[in-house]
Amino acid sequence: MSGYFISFEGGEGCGKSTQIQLLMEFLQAQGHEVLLTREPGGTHLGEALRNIIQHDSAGQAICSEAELLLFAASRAQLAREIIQPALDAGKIILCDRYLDSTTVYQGVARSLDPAKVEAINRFAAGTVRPHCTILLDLDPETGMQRIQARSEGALDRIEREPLEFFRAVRQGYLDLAKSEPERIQVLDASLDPKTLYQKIRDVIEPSLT
Ligand code: Z5A
Repeated sequence: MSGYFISFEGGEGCGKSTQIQLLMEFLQAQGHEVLLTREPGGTHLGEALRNIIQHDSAGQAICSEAELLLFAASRAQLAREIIQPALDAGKIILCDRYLDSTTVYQGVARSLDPAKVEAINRFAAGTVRPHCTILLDLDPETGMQRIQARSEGALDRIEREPLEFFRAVRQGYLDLAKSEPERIQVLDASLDPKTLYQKIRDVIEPSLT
């Protein structure tokens, strides 16, 4: 039996980590084998890259092209070392961000050539693609307020981008969801966590029975 791959996407502070944790506990209680992972990260290489991407060492800027390739390198390793074997073992994979983050953050908000971003995405992920994607849609002002409250104002390199950047991210995600309505399910992330969790279950459970 092959597994089932669910990715979670959305702007800053939309509640992915909170919902993934709730869903993992539910699925495990149902007897499923669940693998929880994230991007960038999830492997030794990916976690090292995450540190480079998020915390610009000595204040050095990372150009958009290099940033794109760092995310792609993290994904290439994660797809082959972790996700494909878990799929082969019949597990449910819950991944905090995946391909769509690159399409939207680098291809839309950073204004890199979408065709090149798509080609690099294809090269990095190969055939390892999510069966279902939950997009948690939230206005960027609310998302940033949540992040600032959580981190007491300490923001990482990408979180320090202006609100315009995150508005472009949100619109990019909504446009992407329109182009792939069967895979990408858009949910209102301003709902309280319990209500949102129930809506995520409503989307996912039919595919797992
Ligand atoms: N990035 C990219 O550019 N290209 C790529 O290809 C990839 C990523 C893969 C990864 O950051 C960064 O890399 C990210 C995109 C970029 N950009 N930034 N900045 P990350 O992994 O560190 O962060 P994140 O993915 O943006 O997640 P997050 O900021 O940690 O937020 P979250 O996981 O979506 O939310 P949360 O931790 O569950 O909740 C945030 C806070 O809100 C917390 O205090 C909760 O208690 C609260 N919360 C959660 N849900 C609710 C609801 N429903 N109501 C009210 N409050 C809530």
